[in-house]
Amino acid sequence: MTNDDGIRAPGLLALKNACSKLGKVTVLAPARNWSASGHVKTMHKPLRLEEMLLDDGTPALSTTGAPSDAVALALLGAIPEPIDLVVSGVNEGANLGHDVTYSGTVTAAMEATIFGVKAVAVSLDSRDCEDFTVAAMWGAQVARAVLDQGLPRDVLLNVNLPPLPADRIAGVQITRMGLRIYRDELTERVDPRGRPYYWIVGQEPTGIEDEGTDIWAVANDYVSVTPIQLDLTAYKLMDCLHDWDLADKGIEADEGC
Ligand SMILES: [Mn+2]
Repeated sequence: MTNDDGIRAPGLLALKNACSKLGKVTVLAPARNWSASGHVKTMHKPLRLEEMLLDDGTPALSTTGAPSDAVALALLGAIPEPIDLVVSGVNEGANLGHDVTYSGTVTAAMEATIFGVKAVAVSLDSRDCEDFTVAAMWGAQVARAVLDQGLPRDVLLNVNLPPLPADRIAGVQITRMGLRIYRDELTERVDPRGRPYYWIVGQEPTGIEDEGTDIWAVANDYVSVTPIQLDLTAYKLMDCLHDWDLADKGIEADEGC
């Protein structure tokens, strides 16, 4: 199990407790918050691992690396036991639509998929939630199903939940990725040496609530389960690209290149 909010994240502890009902859980997570770090492979500096205790006294491993590094470390041998399933979460904040490309939570699960290991990402659509037990219970439920049913190679499950008590959740929907609407703005300031610097900040993203999408499901009080595949090929465009005549556009290589 890992969590991109860091090894002290309450969502990790809740999910670990829920998944303990499925088998042995080993935690390896980043030492700090890596939210929106995307899919990272640390190549130019060493990675450290440190044994520590979670808040309930459970032994765990923390790393200086990113969430996806944590998964790679575990699957390359830092955790010697065989790993049946990687569960990432519960993240504080939804990972809907295009969020999955930014998400440390989902990309940690993607790393497991690249290794051929089954993976589930679990995220709660709240930035100020203190109770992750309902999301953790649903996450464990999906994890058990994945252990029972298996997953095709190249596919992981992205689970998102509304921040509701168990009895107000409308059920579960199998969904497709929706379209996020980001509302980022560029804020320019000046540092003490007179040079400009920038923040990319704005309001929380919204999204198009098309029925059948992850965005629609969570907005309508459902647990959303989206199967995601790492093959990003736009198959429908391949035939069309054959007609582009790409080898004959009249651009020649410069001398010496
Ligand atoms: Mn996060």
